Amino acid sequence: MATPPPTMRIGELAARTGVSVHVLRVWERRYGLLTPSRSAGGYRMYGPQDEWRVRETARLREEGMPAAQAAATALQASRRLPPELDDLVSTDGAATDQDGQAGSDDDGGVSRLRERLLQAIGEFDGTAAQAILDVALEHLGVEDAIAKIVMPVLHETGDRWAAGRFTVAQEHFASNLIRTRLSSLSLAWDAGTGPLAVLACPSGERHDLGLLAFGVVLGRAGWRVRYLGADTPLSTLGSAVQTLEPDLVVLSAVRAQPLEEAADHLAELPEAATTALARAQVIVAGAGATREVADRLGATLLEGDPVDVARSLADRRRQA
Ligand code: B12
Repeated sequence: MATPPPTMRIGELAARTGVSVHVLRVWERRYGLLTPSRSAGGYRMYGPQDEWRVRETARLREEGMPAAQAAATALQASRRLPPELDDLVSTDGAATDQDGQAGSDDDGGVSRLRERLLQAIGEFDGTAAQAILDVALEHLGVEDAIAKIVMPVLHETGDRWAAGRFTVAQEHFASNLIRTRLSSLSLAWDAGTGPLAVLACPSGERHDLGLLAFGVVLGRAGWRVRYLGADTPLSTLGSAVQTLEPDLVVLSAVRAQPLEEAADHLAELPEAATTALARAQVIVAGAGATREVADRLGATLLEGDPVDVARSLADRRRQA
């Protein structure tokens, strides 16, 4: 398939990356970081690969790397980008299918992004995987990238592992890669003045990626997130809730047993912790959450994927 021509003028590239036109020109001239083609009108036109190299160079500069070295590192890394990266994105901000039509559903560009991400995971190629996540986040937005790319890829990784097509190493590689990326989206989630949420998985539960994704979306909707994460004993959750007095407490688990065990220990909590929990809205979620365990914990069961649930909670709160 032919690669579509680069379509950005330098001003647009500067606006998208936050790197000034002046600096972009210097990086192009001095380090050969950009490889524009000429439009019919003679303008230099830049593409997604140029954008990726600029973002990567800027990121390395922020980490303190000198400009020449950062540009050389980004250039070298970009040689390992998937060659069809340009084909996966359109100029109008959506992932595209093979005919260049915006792919808003599961067909076309979105499913090819998932496929390319799974391939990169299978090859232990972190650079390619992060580049694909860059494209997904940039063109679908954080919420849709999580719902349409990240979560389905985690599922498929599990299915491939269960079918013997992925090794445990590939599954671990995938979950660590995705964890790192979701964590990078969580850096500002406890800032602001919105309602406060405490997020945890019960003791014995290590699957926290759904919870992390939920927190990212809630944080972007203006909530303040305090993340306790995987394997949090009920007693320590209780004392955190006492200290923080949150509006919302979310307990999530993939398996039923950790939630059942948390419910078994509920009566052992000190009275002050029980009172603080009773003041908050408590939610149980994840594949292990049932109505029965929700009732035992005095909680509400929320079914659905992390993105939808976070969005609808935030909407409801806004309306209230
Ligand atoms: C990554 C992963 C791991 C990682 C977890 C890393 C991490 N930090 O999360 C590691 C390597 C630690 C791991 C370990 C294990 N895992 Co594992 N793991 C997975 C995998 C591949 C992805 C899990 C994931 O994040 N999925 C994404 C989430 C969001 O999808 P989901 O769980 O289906 O959730 C849906 C809803 O419930 C909801 N949701 C989920 N979380 C939340 C949270 C909130 C707040 C909300 C609102 C909604 C919500 O959204 C989803 C719908 O879109 C799955 C495969 C799979 N199919 O999911 C197996 C899987 C969950 N693991 C499994 C198993 C068996 C294990 C181990 C027991 C393996 C072992 N023998 O050691 C251990 C248990 C560890 C423990 N004590 O908890 C089984 C669970 C089967 C079961 N139900 O009992 C699965 C399904 C694999 C399989 N096909 O058999 N695992």
